[in-house]
Parts: sequence; structure tokens; C-alpha cells
Amino acid sequence: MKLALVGVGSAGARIVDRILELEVESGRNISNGNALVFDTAQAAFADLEYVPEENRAVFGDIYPRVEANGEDGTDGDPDLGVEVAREDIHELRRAFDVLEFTDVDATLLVAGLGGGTGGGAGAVLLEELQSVDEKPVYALGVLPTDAESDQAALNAARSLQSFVTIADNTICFDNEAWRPSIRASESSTESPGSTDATRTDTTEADGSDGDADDGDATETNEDAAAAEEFEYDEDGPTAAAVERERVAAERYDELNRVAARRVLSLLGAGELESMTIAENRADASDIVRTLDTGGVSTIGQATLGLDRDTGGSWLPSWLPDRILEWFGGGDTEPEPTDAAKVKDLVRRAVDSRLTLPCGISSADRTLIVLSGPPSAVSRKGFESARHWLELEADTVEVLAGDEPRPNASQLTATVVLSNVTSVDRIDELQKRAVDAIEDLESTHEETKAAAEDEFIW
Ligand SMILES: Nc1nc2c(ncn2[C@@H]2O[C@H](COP(=O)(O)OP(=O)(O)O)[C@@H](O)[C@H]2O)c(=O)[nH]1
Ligand SMILES: [Mg+2]
Repeated sequence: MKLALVGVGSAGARIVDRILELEVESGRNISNGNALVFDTAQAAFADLEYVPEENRAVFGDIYPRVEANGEDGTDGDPDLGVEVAREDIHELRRAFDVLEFTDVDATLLVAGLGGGTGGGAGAVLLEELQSVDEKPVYALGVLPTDAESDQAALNAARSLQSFVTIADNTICFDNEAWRPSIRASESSTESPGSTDATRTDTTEADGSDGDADDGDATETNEDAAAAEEFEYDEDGPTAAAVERERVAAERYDELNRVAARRVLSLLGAGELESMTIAENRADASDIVRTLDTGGVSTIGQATLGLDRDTGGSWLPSWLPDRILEWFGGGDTEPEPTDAAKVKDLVRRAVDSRLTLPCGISSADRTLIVLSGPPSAVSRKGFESARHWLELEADTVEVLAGDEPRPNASQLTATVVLSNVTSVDRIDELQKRAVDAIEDLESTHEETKAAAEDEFIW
């Protein structure tokens, strides 16, 4: 399907940037330049390579409480994120002018739910996008790791609740499940800066800044804020803020590539520039139907290398798929893959590390996309894989489609499980959030009760 991409906050902007990169590399044309990123601090954009300057919008930065945070923007406070997004709503609407909604089938908003900008302003932007037209608005929401602060868990539990309510579907990416792939940073803390929600409840409760930036421990917070404000006004983002985002971009690089690849394999299925006619092509209506359940979704993926004499085997393997496939077709058709292997591939995709681990049988609908040379796909294998998934997921709604890539040297199965309800990670986050609220002595009973109600979904 054709997609407009909207990234909010540092995580959102970085993942959108990786999706744009992969779009070029994989020869798919999904966004057609319809990409826009938002943040409350300019520094969040420092590492972007693919989102053009004119498609980056800073908002809320002249709002006093954001300005006081300098380059920390909303500083991990989603209520502030919501507030400034509402305050600046006209500016946000104007920023949407760079997007051509008539050219797309749906919009995907990407955000880190543990953050203040992504989780808070992200929800306001979702509402705004829903009011633009009738087309679906999906979200890709990143959940924080267990090593992050209670505040990040609380933010994520609250933001997920709003995202699920507003978006047509929320695809989740759980950083905890992918934690082994997070690169250790040079810093000693799990999160490199306060935008990664290193604030703790105590600092929040006693009203101090809670800035956990490395290296400025000797500086007072006021000094730091004053310096940042001054430099920000004069020269754009401070070197410290830019460095912090650079470190974060590096730490999460592998995760962001995984997220981009899976989302693109699913939502971008069938948007190849050189499209071959296929009998059973995955198309936008299959995707819309699968995600139409609302709720939370998760994506799995597995690949199978094909035995083929690739005419381009002299080419270095780091070249983009698009280039390898251009030269790689050679004269030889790949050997047809036997039915058992195709079935096994789909099974591996379902059993793979999902973007959000869950109980498979709690899914309402599923879609399998098989991408690769049509001649290598055993129809019998694909059918039996589909049947296996119907039994496994205990659902009659298993859609399946192909993405023909005649010159590819591998088969890729991507599976989305839609509206999964048995998700331990979300239960844990919600429990931690409720405990965190209870720990805040200043919190009134009614507020606690309201928050507990809020997490039932
Ligand atoms: N997968 C991934 N997660 C990130 C990345 N950056 C931050 N996070 C996560 O997203 C949360 C919000 O961080 P951030 O996006 O910096 O906050 P915001 O700028 O206020 O929205 C953090 O608590 C982390 O869990 C990233 O690049 N990739
Ligand atoms: Mg940020």
C-alpha cells in the first residue's frame, strides 16, 4: 500500500528515516516522498539522512515550559507533549501541507511510547490525522525496556492506551524483546539522556529537573539550562544535545532497521517499482482488512536462501537488494522449493522473535506475505502453511498474498498477527505503571483509580 509516514519524537523520526532508506534499498515505492517528522527540539533531527529538511517540523519550542527544558524538549513528560501539541495545533496542521493524502492508502505514525513527545504529542497528531480523511491511520508504537525508568513504563502504558483508542491499529515494537540487539552505549545508564526517560519518579515528585545527562553532573541544572537556551537561540541545537541523540541513534540502529524492514515488508508488500503480474498478489485491501480489527498487532519474519545460480554472484553482497536483483537474475530459474520448506518458512516466521511477543492464538486475523521469485513458491506449501496457521492461531481469517521478486535470491515470509490480546509485556508494563503511581505518595486515590481504569483495554 502507499503510505504517508509521520515520525514523532526522536525514536519516531529515526525509524521513519530508516524506512525511507530501506524503501530505496529494496526498490519499493511506498511513501513517494510523503514523510514528515515532528519534534519539540531541533536536536532530534541531527542524525536524519533521508527525511528532507523541509519535511522536518519543530513545534512547541517557544512554549515556556519546553523552552525551559532547552534541547530536552518535553523532557519525558507526555502531558507536556499533549499540551504543546494542542497549543500549536495550527502549526502542526500547516506542516501536514507537505503530505499528499490523496496519493496514499493509509498513514503510519511512528513514536516511542516511553517518551514525552512521541507518546504525548503523538496521540494528538493521531487524532488530527484521523480527522483529515476516511483512510486508515496506523501507528507503530515502541515500548520501553525493563531497564528504563518507572516513568517510561508509566508513559508507555498511558500512551499505548490512547494510541489503541485513536489509531485504526497499533503495531507494537517491544524494545525489551529486542534488548540483546541494543548496542551498549558508552554511558553507564540504560538510557543516554532524559529524552530516553531516565527521569525517576522521585525527581518528578520533588519537582527538580531530573536531567540525567551524562557528563554534566558537576554543572547545576540551572547553568545547563541557561547555557542551552543561549546556544539554542544563537546557533541551533547544542553540541551536548546533538551528541546525546547521536549516541541514541547508534544504540538503537539495529532495532530501527529490524522495525523498518518488518513494517516495510508488510505494509509495502506489492509496491515494487518493477512489478510482475502475480495471481495471488498481496494488495492494500488485504492489509486494510487484516488491520481493521483495531487493537494491537505484531509482525514476524523469516527468510530462506534459494539455491540458484545468481548471474550477479560477483557483486559484493552489501549492495542494495535492488541492485543485486537487477544483475542477479541470470538465466537460471531458481529450483522450485518443495512444499514442506515453504510451510516450514511460514512456521518459522510465526515462531520468530515477533516485534511484540504474544500468545499466537489470541490473534483475530492474520496475513502472510511471501516475497520472492514466483517460480520458487510451492502453491501447495503455501496453502498448507495457511491451513497450519488457521489451526495454530485458531482463526478462520488467514489472508495470504505474494510479492513477486523474480530475481531475488531468497524467499521471505512476513506474518502479521492482528488484534492480539494475550500479551505479557503489556500486562507487565501496566502493572509497573500502576505500582509506580501507588508509589507516588502525593497521588490522590481518585487519580490512582482513574489510571487503573485507563489501562484496561
Ligand atoms: N527502537 C527504538 N527505541 C527508541 C529509540 N530512541 C528512543 N527509543 C525508545 O523510545 C522511548 C522514547 O524516547 P524518545 O523518542 O527519545 O522520546 P521523545 O523524543 O520524547 O518522544 C525511549 O524510552 C526508548 O524506549 C530508537 O531510536 N529506537
Ligand atoms: Mg526526544
